Amino acid sequence: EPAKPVSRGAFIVVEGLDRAGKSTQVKKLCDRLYAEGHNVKAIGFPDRTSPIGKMISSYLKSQTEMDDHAIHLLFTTNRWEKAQWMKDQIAHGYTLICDRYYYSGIVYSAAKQLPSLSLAWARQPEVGLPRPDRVVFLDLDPEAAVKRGGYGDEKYEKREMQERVRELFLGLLGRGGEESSDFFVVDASVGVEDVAASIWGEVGKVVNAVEGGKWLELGS
Ligand code: FDM
Ligand code: MG
Repeated sequence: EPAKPVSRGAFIVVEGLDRAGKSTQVKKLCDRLYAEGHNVKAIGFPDRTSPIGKMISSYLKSQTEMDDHAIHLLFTTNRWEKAQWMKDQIAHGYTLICDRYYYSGIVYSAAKQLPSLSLAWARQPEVGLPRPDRVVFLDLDPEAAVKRGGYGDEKYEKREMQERVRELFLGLLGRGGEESSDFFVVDASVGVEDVAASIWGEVGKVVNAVEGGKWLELGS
């Protein structure tokens, strides 16, 4: 079935803690959208392929050390270096499904609890990036994440860090959070197919509304 003409693509972000099932769900969502005739691309941050992405990857593997503010700004730059390409894709009718975005960016950095690295500080350089049409938050408590086979050995894959990250995420999406209305929260502790069905129930509608022109302009 040929893809239908669309007014623009949608921009959907999938967020959550490590082990919440983001990559699995991004893939399933892309496959379903594609099967239903949408032009769709999966992307993710950090994008470890660019020179800056390689620096980030090396930091996460503890192969290089870096100041906490400096690595924060590299994560941000890694989004900015892709921002124009993303806008172009969306304008050309591609729906983007993105594995992590600046929400991870601000909460992981703020979870370090440095007096000079507040959530507000972390947010500043992210302002102006393309704003998603919907952010799916796969909610899993760190206890359940550990039971799933636990964490790998990258920098932030530690229980205490994950607990603080979750608290900060819940603050972002809770009442009073600046972008709380962007979020759609899904209980990620249930089976893969049930999680996929919940995501589809929301994202299917959003993508069709956006592509059909019944949605706001891409914000920033
Ligand atoms: N992470 C991810 C950040 O600290 N800042 C960011 O801006 C982004 C996008 O990098 F611990 C953290 C989150 C995670 C690590 O991400 C690598 P993946 O998705 O597990 O590869
Ligand atoms: Mg990880």
